[in-house]
Amino acid sequence: MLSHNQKYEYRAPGSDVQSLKEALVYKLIFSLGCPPADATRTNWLNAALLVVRDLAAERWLQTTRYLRRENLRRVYYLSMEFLMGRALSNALIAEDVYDALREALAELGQDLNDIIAEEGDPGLGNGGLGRLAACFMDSLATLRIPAMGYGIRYEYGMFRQDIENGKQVERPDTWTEQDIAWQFRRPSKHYVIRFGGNIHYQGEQCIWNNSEQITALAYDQIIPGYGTAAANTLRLWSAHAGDVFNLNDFNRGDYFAAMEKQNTSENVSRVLYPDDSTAVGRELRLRQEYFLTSASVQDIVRRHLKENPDISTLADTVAIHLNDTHPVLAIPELMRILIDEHRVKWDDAWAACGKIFSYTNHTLMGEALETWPVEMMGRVLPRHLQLIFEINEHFLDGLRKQGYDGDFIRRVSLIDEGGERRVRMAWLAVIGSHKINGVAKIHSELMVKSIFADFARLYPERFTNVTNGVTPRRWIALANRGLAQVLDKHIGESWRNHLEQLVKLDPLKEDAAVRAEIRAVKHENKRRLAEWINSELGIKVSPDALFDVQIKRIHEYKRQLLNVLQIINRYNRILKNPDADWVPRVYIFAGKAASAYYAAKKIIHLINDVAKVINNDGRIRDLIKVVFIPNYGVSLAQIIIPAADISEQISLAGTEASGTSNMKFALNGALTIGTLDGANVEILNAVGKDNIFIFGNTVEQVEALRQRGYSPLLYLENDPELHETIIQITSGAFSPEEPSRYHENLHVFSDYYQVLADFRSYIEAQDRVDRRYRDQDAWAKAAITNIAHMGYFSSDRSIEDYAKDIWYIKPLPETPINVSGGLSEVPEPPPANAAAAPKKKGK
Ligand code: 26V
Repeated sequence: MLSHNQKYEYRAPGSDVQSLKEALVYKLIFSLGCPPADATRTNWLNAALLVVRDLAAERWLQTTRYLRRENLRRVYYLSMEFLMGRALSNALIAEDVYDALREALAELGQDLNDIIAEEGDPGLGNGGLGRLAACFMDSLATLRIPAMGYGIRYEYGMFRQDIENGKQVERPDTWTEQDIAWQFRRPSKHYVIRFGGNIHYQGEQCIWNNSEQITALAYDQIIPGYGTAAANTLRLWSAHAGDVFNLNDFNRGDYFAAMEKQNTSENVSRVLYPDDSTAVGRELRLRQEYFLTSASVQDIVRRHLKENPDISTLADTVAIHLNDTHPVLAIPELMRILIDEHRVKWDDAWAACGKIFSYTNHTLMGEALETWPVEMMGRVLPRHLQLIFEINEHFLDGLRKQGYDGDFIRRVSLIDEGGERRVRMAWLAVIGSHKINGVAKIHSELMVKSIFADFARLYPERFTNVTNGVTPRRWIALANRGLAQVLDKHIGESWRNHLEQLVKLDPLKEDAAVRAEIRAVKHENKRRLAEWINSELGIKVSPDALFDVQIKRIHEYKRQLLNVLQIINRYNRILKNPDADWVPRVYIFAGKAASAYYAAKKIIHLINDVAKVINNDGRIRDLIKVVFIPNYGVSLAQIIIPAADISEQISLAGTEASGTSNMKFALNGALTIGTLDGANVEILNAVGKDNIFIFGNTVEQVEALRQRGYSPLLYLENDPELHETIIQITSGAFSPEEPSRYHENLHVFSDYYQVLADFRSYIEAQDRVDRRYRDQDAWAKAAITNIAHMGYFSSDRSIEDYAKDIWYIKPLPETPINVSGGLSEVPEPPPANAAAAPKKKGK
C-alpha cells in the first residue's frame, strides 16, 4: 500500500446547514464565477449539484479504491437506455441532506423545489426498459454490489413531445445545453471504435484493416447508494470527431430524416432511437450498438488487466449483463479481443463468454426481436460477422452430432436463411449466456413456451425469472413525501431499503385515523396535480373526482384505445341517464408515440379529440374530464403517480412483459384495473382479488380466439353500446371538422389486440370501481392493502435475485469503506491509453 502523502491532504465538506451554505456560496463564486447576488436559478442548481457531488465524491472514490485493492468480482450492466430522472433531488435523499440543503438555500433566499425543478430530465431511453436500468443502478449501489452501468450519452435524448391541434409533434430535446454539473468528463478514458474495412490473415492471426475510426469518450456519473458509504458509477460514452449536425431538420419535424441524413460515424452518439416497437433496420442503430459494446468491453478488459496478471482469469472478475439484445455484440466483441488481441484459443474464449454473459429478455413481441441483415453486418463489422458465423458453425456442428434434424437446425441457426439472410441477435444472446431471464413470472413462462422453446429444450437450466422491481427511494421517498411521512410515523423509516417492512402497515387499515391520514395525503397529491394541470394546460379538474390514470408509451398492445372506448361509453350513458349516481372521474393520459408509428399517433389525436368534445359538453357537468399531459417522462411520472386513484394496466394478456408503472402506482396507494398480464398477475397474488380489478381474457383465451379466427364484427353485432361508440368515432362525432379522420383506422380494423373482445368485461370492471369508490372507507382500506403488500416489488429484491442466481456476486462489506479522509493515501491512477499494450500490475 502507498504511504500517506501530505500532498494529497484535503478537507471533506460538512453536511450541516452552515457548511452547506458556505459551500453553496463558494461554488457560485469560485467554480461558476458568479456572485450570489447575480445568480440565476441554473447557477444555484449547479452550485447545489457541485456541493452534493462533493459530498458523494469521496465515498465514490473510496469504493473504487476498495474494489481495486481487493480485486472483487464486478457486474457490468450494458444498456442502450438509462432513464435516470433528475439527479439533484435523488442525491439529496441518498446523502441524507435534503432538509439541510433546503434550509441552507432558504437562508440564502432560494426555494429548493424551484431549484430541483430547474434541472432537466435527461431522456436517454424510451420507456420501461430504460427506467428499469435506472432503478437497478440505484439498488445496486444501495445494496453495495460492485457494479458499473455502461450506456450512451445521446446528445439528443427522447424527443420532446408537443401537442398541436391534438396531434403529437416531435421536437429535439437539447438536454446537454443546460450544462449540468453532475457528470464528470473523463478525457483520459477513451477508446478507438472501428467500423468497416477488411479482414486478412497473417498465419493464424486475423488482421482488421482500413477501418473507419472514431473515439469513445467517457462521462461518469456517481450513483450514490442509500444509507451506505458505497457508491457506483454510470459511465456513458460520447462519440468524438469534428462534425456538423443539422438541427434544422429536427425543426421541420422530420425526426428520422435528420438522423439518417447524417448517417456518418461521428453521429453515433447523437440521437436515441425513439422507437420501442419495431426493429429498425437502420445502419446507424447497428453502429450505436457496436459503439456501446466495444467501448465498454475494451474498458472492462483494460480494468481487469490493471488489477490482474493476465486475461485467463477474466471470468472470475467480470460478469456482463445484457439489457435486452441491444448490447449483444458484446459477445463477438469479447471473442475478438480475446482471440485477435490476446491469442486466446477458441474453446477457452467461448467458455469464458459463457461464464461472463447473462441476458434479460424484455418483450415477446416478434417485431421487437432484433435481426440484422448479413450484408449490412458484413459491411459495418466484417470481423464480427465472421466470428458470428464461426460461433454458429461450432454450435450447429454440436447439434448435428447429437442427432438434431434439419428443421430444428434451421430454426435455431444464428442466421435466418428464409429470405434476405439475417443475424438473429436473441439467439446469439441465448447461446452466449449462462442465464437468460424474463421480467415477470408469466412472461418467463411464456418465453420458454414461445420464442425460446427450442433453446429451452437444449438448455433448460439456463432459463429463469427475475420479476422486475422499482426503487422506493425515487418512487416514494422523493415522489410522495407525504406518504413517506405517514410511513415513517407508523412503521419506522427502514422501509426505504427494506421495503418488505411495508407489511406492518396492513393491520393499520382498520384504524380510522390512519385511513384518514392516507386519504389526506392522496388528496393533497391530487390537489397538487390539479394545480399543475390548470397552470400548464388551462384545464380545471377537481381533486375530489376519481383520478383514473394511464401513462406509458402509446402502443396498440397497451390498448389506450380500450380506455377511450370506455370513456365514450360512459359519456353516452351519462347523457342517457344524467341523474344516476355517477362517480366524477378525471381521465389522465400521457405517453409518447414512436415518431414513425402512425396508428399510435392517431390514438393520441383521438384522445385529444374526445377530450375536446367531452370537456366542453355542459351536459356532462364535469362528471368526466379527459386530460392528455404532453411530454411524459420520469419527472412527470413523479407528480402523476402519487395522485392516482386508479392505475390502468389493460394490455392484451400475453403482450406486456412485466410493466413497472403498475408497481409504482400500487406502491403509492392506487388500485389497479388490469388484465392478467405481466406483473399484474403477481400484484393480484400480493394484494388479493378484492383489492384489484381484474378483467378480460386470459392468455389461453386470447390464444384460443386467435386459433378459432378472431372476429371483431361479432362483438359489434352483439353489443349495441360498443357498436355505438365505434360508429361515433368513425362517423366523426369527435372530429366534426374532419369527419373521416378515423375512418381508415377503425371502420374495418382487424383488431389484432382484441380490444373489442375485452370491452364488455372492462366496462363491468369499471362499474365495480365506481361502486367501491362510493365507499371511501372501503377504498382507503384497499389502498392501504395495496401499499402494504408491495414490498416484493422493490428493485432491491430484483437485484438480490440477479446477484445470487445470475451474477454470483456478493455485496461489499460496509465497514472497510473508510471515508474519513483516507483518500490522501492513493492518487488517481495514471491515464490509461487504450491503444497501448496493457500493463501488468505487480502486486
Ligand atoms: C426495441 C427497440 C428496437 C430498436 C429501436 C429502439 C428500441 C428500443 C427498445 C426496444 C425494446 C423495448 C422492450 C421494452 O422496453 N420492454 C419493456 O421492458 C420493461 C422492463 O422490463 C417491461 O416492464 C415492459 O413490460 C416491457 O414492454
